[in-house]
Amino acid sequence: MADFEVLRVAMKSGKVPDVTRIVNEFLDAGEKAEDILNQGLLQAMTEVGKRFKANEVFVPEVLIAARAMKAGTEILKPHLVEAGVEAVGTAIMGTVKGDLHDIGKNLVIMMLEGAGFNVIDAGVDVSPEKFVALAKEHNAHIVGLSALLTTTMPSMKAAVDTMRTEGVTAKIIIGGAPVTQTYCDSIGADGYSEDAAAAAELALSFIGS
Ligand code: B1M
Repeated sequence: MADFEVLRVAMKSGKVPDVTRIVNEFLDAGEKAEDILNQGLLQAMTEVGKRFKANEVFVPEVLIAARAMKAGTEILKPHLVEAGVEAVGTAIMGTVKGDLHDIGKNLVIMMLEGAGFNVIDAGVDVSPEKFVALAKEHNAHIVGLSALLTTTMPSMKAAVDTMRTEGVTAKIIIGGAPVTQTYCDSIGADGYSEDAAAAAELALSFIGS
């Protein structure tokens, strides 16, 4: 079995060439992309987050780790997403206004694509009006909202309220580290999921697949 600690160390120190090489070596050795993601990249990012919270590392270190994580997930993407599947529906996915975290959003996009959705990436810091415009323009079945900060959770409520008022018919699903089912119920979103894989299952359940 692969030594995921080697990958975690490279990612935590932001060594993009090392992360790229190790991820490719693991894939060549037959390791599952999901295991490389969960036991390598995601665990490393969780450790970085804990150290960030404890003031042991600061924004620059978090950013270089995030950049290394992005390099690793880009390599894993084709292995996590089954290509050539006819779209089961259209989803808009974005991080809400005021929030710049995009790693979780990008993972949700990968999983939705893997489940067969055509996904429009709305990006980060997305206003309620932009969600409305994209949902209408693409006749979306699903709108996914991500928030990583307690301070941007109210932007989720604003997005849900604006979409309802403007007559968006898509099912609205939400997630992100501080988000809970209770919060989802309180703002009237259609569904909450804890992780990217569960978000894709939830989206599929809404379109009856
Ligand atoms: Co930020 N940050 N950050 N940060 N950052 C957190 C979130 C924090 C918890 C760190 C901490 O204190 N421990 C903390 C938030 C505290 C709080 O509000 N409770 C925090 C803070 C405070 C900040 C700043 C305010 C710091 C500052 O400037 N003083 C600032 C805010 C900037 C802004 O957004 N306006 C900031 C900045 C940054 C960086 C730019 C340095 C960088 C982001 C880089 C990037 O995204 N490109 C960053 C990072 C990397 C983190 C941590 C370390 C890691 C986040 C991450 O990518 N995790 C994070 C600590 C942590 O979470 N451990 C932290 C990996 C990712 C895969 O997980 O996004 O949770 P996550 O996604 C998960 C699930 O949540 C779920 O699926 C994914 C897993 O499968 N999910 C969904 C996500 N969206 C979903 C949507 C769904 C369903 C599931 O349905 C639609």
